[in-house]
Amino acid sequence: MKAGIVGLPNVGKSTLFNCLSNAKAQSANFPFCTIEPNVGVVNVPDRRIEKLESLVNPERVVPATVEIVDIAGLVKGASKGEGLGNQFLGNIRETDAILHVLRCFENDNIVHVDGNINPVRDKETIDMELQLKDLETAEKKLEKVKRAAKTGNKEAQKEEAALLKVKNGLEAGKSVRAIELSDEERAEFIKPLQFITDKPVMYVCNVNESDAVTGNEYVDKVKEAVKDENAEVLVLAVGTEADITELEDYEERQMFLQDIGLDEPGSAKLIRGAYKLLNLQTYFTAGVKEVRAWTIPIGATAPQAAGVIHTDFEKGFIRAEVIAYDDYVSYGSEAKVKEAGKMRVEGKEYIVKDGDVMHFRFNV
Ligand SMILES: Nc1nc2c(ncn2[C@@H]2O[C@H](COP(=O)(O)OP(=O)(O)OP(=O)(O)O)[C@@H](O)[C@H]2O)c(=O)[nH]1
Ligand SMILES: [Mg+2]
Repeated sequence: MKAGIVGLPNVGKSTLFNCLSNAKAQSANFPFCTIEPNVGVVNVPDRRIEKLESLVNPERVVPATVEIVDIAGLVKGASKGEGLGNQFLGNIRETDAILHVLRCFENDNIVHVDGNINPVRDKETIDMELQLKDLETAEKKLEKVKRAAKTGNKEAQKEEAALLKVKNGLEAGKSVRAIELSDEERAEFIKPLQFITDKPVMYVCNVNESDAVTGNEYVDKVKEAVKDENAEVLVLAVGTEADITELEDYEERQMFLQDIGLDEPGSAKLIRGAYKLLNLQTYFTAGVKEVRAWTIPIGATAPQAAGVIHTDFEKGFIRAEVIAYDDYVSYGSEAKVKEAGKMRVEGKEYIVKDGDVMHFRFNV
């Protein structure tokens, strides 16, 4: 599962990416400084895994991860090949969610490609480029489907109708996620085309340090502009967070954060937000060898969850032994949970809950 970072040049995308991942991307006060898409694998911060670690004392701990992709800034005309962003729109199409970075900080030393600070206008610029790119995709597909629809192919006619709705919506300045379509149309015809504006989005308002806790008037404008989108808006002092990640010492980082008024890095909130945006949740395995967080889609069944560890676990699934995370913590160990009769045995139909601690029984 991947999340892609988009935004105008010089808004702080690569700086954010660097905060999130260990792979240091180039970041500079120079538009188009990112010329290769950077992909980073980011640990999902989760206090529960730390808690399980302290209870089990395993040889190693493996947290959940998400992939983050950083691309060059998009400019007006990107969908038609303007700037460097266009060639990277393909990389964004392959992601599952979008982190849209908006510049909400003033700093005369950092060039804004459109002259002044206006995150709502910037958002519209980016949206429009993404919509134009999607329009191109829709039109190409429509071209093909039309021919089949003309010959009387019923399925093609349905597809044509769905694509026309998308085309009209995009032309009216809507994102695909906001266009009215039936569930069937979405699942059958729209999802496979991986429209960029169909992906869930989170807005990241990049502010100066002094606004990290309270936000500012730019952030308020962004919130007002997106209030009907049902999207999360996160306030983050990206530059400051980048400075904090430079600090080697954990205590020092905590002190720095407290000085600003934060109890944890905003980037931790962001990664968790991205995880949620991707519709993912975590279950744990907890043994003396390893305590590990596994990533599954919300709604996954026990065999599907087992399949994330190994396909044999799914094929040969017999049952799962499940301990709710809260029970694990309040009784303190697997043995005590069992003694108290709080361990459940679940079958093939069981829908895994976030935080379940699981053992799988299977044969191959
Ligand atoms: N004052 C301030 N400067 C920032 C902040 N975030 C980023 N910058 C600076 O802005 C400049 C551009 O940041 P980048 O992260 O390279 O921007 P980008 O969005 O990746 O830009 P492109 O790759 O060119 O599209 C750098 O000099 C950063 O140090 C911030 O929150 N506050
Ligand atoms: Mg960059």
